[in-house]
Amino acid sequence: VVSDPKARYRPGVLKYRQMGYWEPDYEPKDTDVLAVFRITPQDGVDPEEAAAAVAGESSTATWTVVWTDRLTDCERYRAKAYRVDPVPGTPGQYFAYIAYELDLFEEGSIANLTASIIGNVFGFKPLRGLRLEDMRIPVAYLKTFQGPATGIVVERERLNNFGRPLLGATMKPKLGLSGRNYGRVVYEALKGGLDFTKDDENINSQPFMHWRDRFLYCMEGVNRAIAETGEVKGTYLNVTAATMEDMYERAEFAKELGSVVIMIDLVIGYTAIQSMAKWARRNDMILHLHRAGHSTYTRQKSHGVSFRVIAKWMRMAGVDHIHAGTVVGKLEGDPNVIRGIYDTCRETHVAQNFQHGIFFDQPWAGLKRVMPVASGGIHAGQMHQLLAYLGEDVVLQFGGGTIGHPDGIQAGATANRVALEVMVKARNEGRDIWNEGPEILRDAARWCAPLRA
Ligand code: CAP
Ligand code: MG
Repeated sequence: VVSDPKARYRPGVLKYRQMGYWEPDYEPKDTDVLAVFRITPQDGVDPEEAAAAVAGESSTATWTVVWTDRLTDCERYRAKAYRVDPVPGTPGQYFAYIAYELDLFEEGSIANLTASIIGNVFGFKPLRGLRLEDMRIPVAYLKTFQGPATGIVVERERLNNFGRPLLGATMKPKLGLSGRNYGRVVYEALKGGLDFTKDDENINSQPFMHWRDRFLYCMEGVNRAIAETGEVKGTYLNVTAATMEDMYERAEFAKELGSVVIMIDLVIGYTAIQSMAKWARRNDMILHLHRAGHSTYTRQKSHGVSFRVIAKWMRMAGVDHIHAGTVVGKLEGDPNVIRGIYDTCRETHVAQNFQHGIFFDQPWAGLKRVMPVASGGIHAGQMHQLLAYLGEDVVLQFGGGTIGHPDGIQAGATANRVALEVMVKARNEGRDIWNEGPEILRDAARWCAPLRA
C-alpha cells in the first residue's frame, strides 16, 4: 500500500488501513518491538481499522497522508498492526498486536520508547478505551539498557541474607514525625528483626522533618541496630525531590552516611529514574522504587497501561526493588496478574502465559533481576499465604503490621521475623504451608509472645 497524498482523510472515515498500518500477513522480526493493546473501538468502528489507527498514531502517522512520507523509508518505519483477536468473554473489546521497527527508538531511552507507544494514542477519538497489556522488547533493544543497578544476587551477597524473603516496614504515620522520633522507629523495627525500614512515598523534606534530619537520625538507628544484632540492615532513604540536583545531593549524603540503599518514587518520571539508576550503579547502592501514582493509569481494565508493562520498563530503566503488589492485604491484587508481574521482575526468561497476562516470550538478555516488594495492609498472620504466593525473592513490608503491634514496634518486628522463619523452615521440611500455615503460626505463638499478641 503506497501513501496517496490525494486520499484525504474525511472526518469520521478512517483510512489507516489504506495507509498501510494493517498488515495481517506480517511476520514479526526478532528485532521488532511488539505491543499488544486491548482496544475498545467506538460503535461502528471496525476493529482492524482501529488497530491500524493505533499502529499509525504510535509510529509515523498523523490524521492525513502527508507529502513528506515519500522522503522517508516509510514502508519500514510504519508500525504494523498484524493481528486482532476478540477478547474472550468481553464483547466489543479486542487484543490488537502491533510490531514496531527497532530503528524507531533511541537506544537506552524509556522516555523515547514511551513517547511513541503511549504518546498520543490514548486520547484517540475512534477508540472508547485503550490499554497497553504487554510488550516484547527485543534482545537487541534490551542490550542498550543498563538494567538493575545491583540485582537480586548481589543484593543478597551484600546483605549476607539468603534463602528467605527480606523483611521491611514503612514508617507510620506517613507524615508528621520529627527526625528523632522517626529514627527511633527505624531503630526499634530493625532491632526487633527486620532487614529494612522504609520512608513512605510522600516523605521528602517537609517542615516537620527536613531531609538531612531524617537521614541523620535514620542512619543512627540503622547503625545501632546493626551493631546490636550483627546483621546487615538498611533503611530506604527517599531521595525524591523537585529537581535532579536535589536528588543527587540527597543521594550523595545517603552514601556519605554509609546507607546501602536509596529510594525514589515512580512519580519522578522515567528519565529521572534512569539517571538515579545510573548513579546507583556507579555508587554501589541498591535502588528502591515505590510505584506511587501507578493506579491512576494501571487499575482500569479497559484503559491505561498494565502494571506488568511498567514493571518491564522499570527493569530496563535499572531499579533494584519495585512495589509489585500482593494477593492478600488492603490493596487490589489478583493472584494470576501478580504472578505475571513477579515473573517479569524475577525471571531470566519469561515464557508466554495468557493466564498470567504474558502475551509474549521475553528473554531478559542478561539484565539483572529485580526484587519485587509486597506491601499494603499485610501482617504476620498471613505469612503462609505470602510465602506460598510470592516465593522467596521478595521484600515483605509491614508498616501498620509492625508499628501497630499492641506491644510496640520491636515486638511487631519480632512477630514478623519469627512468623517468617518458622514458615520458611516448615516449607523447607516439605510441609504444606498453604494448608498447615495457621497451625504452624499457632505452634510458634506458644513460645513467641509477640507473635501470640
Ligand atoms: C503500606 C504503604 C505502601 C503501599 C504501596 C502505604 O503501608 O506504605 O505505600 O502499600 O502499595 O502507604 O499504604 P502498610 P504497593 O504496610 O501500613 O499497609 O506496594 O501496592 O505499591
Ligand atoms: Mg506508603
